Amino acid sequence: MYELYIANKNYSSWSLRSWVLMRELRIEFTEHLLRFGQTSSWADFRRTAPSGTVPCLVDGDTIVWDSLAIAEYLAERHAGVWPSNSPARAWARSAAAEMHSGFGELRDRCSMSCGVRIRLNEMPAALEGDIARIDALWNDGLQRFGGPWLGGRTFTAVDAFFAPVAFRIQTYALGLDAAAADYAARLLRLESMREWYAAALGETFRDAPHEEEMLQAGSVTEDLRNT
Ligand SMILES: N[C@@H](CCC(=O)N[C@@H](CS)C(=O)NCC(=O)O)C(=O)O
Repeated sequence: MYELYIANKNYSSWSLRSWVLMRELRIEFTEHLLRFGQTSSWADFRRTAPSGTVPCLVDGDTIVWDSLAIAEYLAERHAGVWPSNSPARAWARSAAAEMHSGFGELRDRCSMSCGVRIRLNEMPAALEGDIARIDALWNDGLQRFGGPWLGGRTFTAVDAFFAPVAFRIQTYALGLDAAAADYAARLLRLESMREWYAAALGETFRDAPHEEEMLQAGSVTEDLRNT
């Protein structure tokens, strides 16, 4: 049985990628949730995970400590992690890698906080650029491979890599064109995404650094989380 280490569902966008991929592919795992700020559990975890970051997949003696590496490790063992046709697979791997190493302004300014709604203070050109690139990339995948997922008919790792973007769009009311907005709504309707969202709303713990980051970007118009 795989063991997957993740952090708070409200905030941890990297954790969501591996978690939603495994849930959608029906790959069974035991979940270990580390709470941001709870030093003792992170100290224990760091004895196992060399980078000290989540997600981290433990499979017996094998430790895989990065979301992209986890996708590739699972792809060696399970069908359906990447699209089956080669051009779609190449596209999906490129787009997932672009998400993994790019979209800095979107990631920094619009940090994931599933249960909160925020009015941004400003819309800098760099953020507009990241949103335009999301629009272009999603439209390209959907048109090229026929949808409803980015690599074609089935949900694959590239969709998992963009799953946190759907929550960011909802939190910060980011405007996308119609096809991209439909795709984001499709992600949010997935059973696994609804389950993650419900758990995020149920978290009563607040992590000060994440809350501060969010308040620097804008003002809270709604907080749907349990208190
Ligand atoms: N590139 C890594 C990023 C992982 C990452 O930054 N995870 C954050 C949580 S979302 C984390 O573990 N932060 C805790 C820390 O850095 O101490 C991946 O793809 O898995």
